[in-house]
Amino acid sequence: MAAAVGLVAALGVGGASTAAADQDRAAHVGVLARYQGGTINLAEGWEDARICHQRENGQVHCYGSEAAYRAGEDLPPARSGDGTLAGEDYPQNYVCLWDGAGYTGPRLQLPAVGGAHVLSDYGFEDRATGVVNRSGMFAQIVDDGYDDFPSLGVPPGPGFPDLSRQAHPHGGSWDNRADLVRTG
Ligand SMILES: [Ca+2]
Ligand SMILES: [Ca+2]
Repeated sequence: MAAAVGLVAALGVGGASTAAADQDRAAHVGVLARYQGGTINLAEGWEDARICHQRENGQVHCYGSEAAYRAGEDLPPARSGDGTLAGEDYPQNYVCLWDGAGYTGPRLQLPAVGGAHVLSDYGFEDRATGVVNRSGMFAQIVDDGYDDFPSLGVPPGPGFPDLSRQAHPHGGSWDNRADLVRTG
């Protein structure tokens, strides 16, 4: 918790925020991200960010549009638009999650570094409807709502554009069920 407070201080949370708000941020476990010149705690919400990208050094930067993301990360323009992006438009060595079907809606990009990402820290638990694994590693999404931690393998490749089509072992589908992303 002290590290999170220090990071908030180091990043200089905007002048409009109150001491109470800072206290509130510090009370939550969450990933802090840069967004529009300020800092947001993804566990508390994304504001109107559309893409949150965790760099391989661990820093998270959020963007309001595909164009802003590409400019901010020094990437060439995308070949096509939201929902129809070519596979090579997604970063290599990443697992990408989408809130919407057909690779649309808010998108979270996590580096495949081996180990687990806890999606609640990113404000993305029970939200993923699409997933792509652009790493050379095997990836899984995991539902921690059950004692046996059911998982769905996401091999490298085209991924799942609509998790409502993937049956969940405890009934229903994988749509809006993932709580962890594991790679390794
Ligand atoms: Ca969703
Ligand atoms: Ca879940």
